[in-house]
Amino acid sequence: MLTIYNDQHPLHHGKMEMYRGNLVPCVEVPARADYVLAELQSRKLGHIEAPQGFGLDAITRVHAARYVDFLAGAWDEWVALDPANAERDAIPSYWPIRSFRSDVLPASFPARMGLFSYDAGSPLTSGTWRAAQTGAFCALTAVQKVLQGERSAFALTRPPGHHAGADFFGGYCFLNNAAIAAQALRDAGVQRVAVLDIDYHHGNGTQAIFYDRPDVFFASVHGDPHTEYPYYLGYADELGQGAGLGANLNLPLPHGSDFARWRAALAVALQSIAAFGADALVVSLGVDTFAGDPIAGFQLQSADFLRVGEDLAAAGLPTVLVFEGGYAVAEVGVNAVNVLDGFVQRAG
Ligand code: OKP
Ligand code: ZN
Repeated sequence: MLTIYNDQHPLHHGKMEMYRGNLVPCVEVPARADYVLAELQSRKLGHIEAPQGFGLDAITRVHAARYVDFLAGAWDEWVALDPANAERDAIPSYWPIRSFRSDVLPASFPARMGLFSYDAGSPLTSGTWRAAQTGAFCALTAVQKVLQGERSAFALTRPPGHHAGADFFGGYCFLNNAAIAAQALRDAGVQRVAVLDIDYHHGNGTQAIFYDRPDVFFASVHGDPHTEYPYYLGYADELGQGAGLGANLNLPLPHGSDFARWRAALAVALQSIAAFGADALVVSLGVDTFAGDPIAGFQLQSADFLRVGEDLAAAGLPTVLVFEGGYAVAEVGVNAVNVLDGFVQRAG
């Protein structure tokens, strides 16, 4: 498997996230990607390449221009508020929920930060934009490689992306790498693209971006949002809207679900993708479905991830895999690379 690695990822390094009234150490840490890279290298699983450069246009195909402008300038604005902020991450504290306006862009930076976010668990740091932008370029490079005939390519990047919407960050995500990849495939002439999200958490950002679109199918297997983050999206009755009706499939499973139950849901998602008639597949590859994950609740074992890769390859589609969650840091490399290994073995 060809891997496109974001060597700028450590520039995004949040210190603390707000959790139930306390600032606690961030769980989305640079070591996560380091472990995946080390595992790829020790198992010699294909080549590792750097991303190509791109303009911002491939990003603004998915994200609102005013949001991209905000992200690109956010750190400088944060430090301009108070020079002492250079030592503190930026975390929002106000949000314009129902009855507030979102058309007016406040001059206040903290107010704008709230407009463009939905939780207090996703600190913005000095290198967040650089890391996220380079991550999007990894996803775009992986797309280029697959368009050039690679059977599959893996974008190894962090921060993750699937919670980021067209104009908001949250859930540790700033740019939606999987959505950017799917849109780039469409823009290159691929008629029907499927995004399959197998992270523990529902990919609310990806779903929202494509919700009214018939050309991009979104399918997700995830923890039931009645009890699991992101709580406000990811229910089974969300089927898409307008021209996109029927092009969205959510398969929520209860906290505690084991691999047999999870794999049966994956089979349903893959059958739906085949019925949709997808020409290419983008996988939001979170491995926080692992039994040892500190913030999730499924029971997959490390060896199960080999079977996951095999099941993905059996779809027989050109496939771009994008790294998302997985917070059992010492095991995240083995788990993610097991998926890639299983994929390659099955794909041949
Ligand atoms: C990102 B991804 C944990 C609270 C939950 C948000 C979880 C975001 C997960 N202390 N914080 O892996 O889908
Ligand atoms: Zn997750």
